[in-house]
Amino acid sequence: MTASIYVLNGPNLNRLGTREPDIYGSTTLAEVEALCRQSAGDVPVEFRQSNREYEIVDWVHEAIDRPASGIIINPAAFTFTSIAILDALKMFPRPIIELHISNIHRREEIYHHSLVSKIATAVIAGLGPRGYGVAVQAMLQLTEGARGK
Ligand code: CA2
Repeated sequence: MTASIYVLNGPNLNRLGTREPDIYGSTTLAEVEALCRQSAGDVPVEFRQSNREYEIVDWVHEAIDRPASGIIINPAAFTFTSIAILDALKMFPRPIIELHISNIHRREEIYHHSLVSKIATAVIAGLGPRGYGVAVQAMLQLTEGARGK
């Protein structure tokens, strides 16, 4: 069976498309999920969102145990605060793409220091919701060998 790509989303992203469209666009999280599945083609996608840090940690453990072929993660505010998510991601031995809808480096200082970037294979930021499709395409390329192509 083909290994899944995990797409994990952190706090408040369930409200995507409802507020601050100038920063985050007007696409909903359900539409982002559809975009990810379309970009992945036949490769299965586990698309999740939580406002709870422990749940994201548990999903990273699940991705390690299954095993998933790669993790795309938008940790949202946990990007800057969560050593628990960082420690869990450090245990994942395959590609990790950190994703942000906005360009965090153009924003206020509090959004500049990602804990996750230090261990991510790649970082995508500032492409809007379309960044998810780009991240899935990049993940397919990064994991091509592992899927036997
Ligand atoms: O740009 C991103 O994807 C962020 O990860 C979003 C986080 C922010 O803390 C990061 O610095 C960058 C915030 C997510 C807030 O989600 C919203 C959803 C709908 C409307 C407004 C905010």
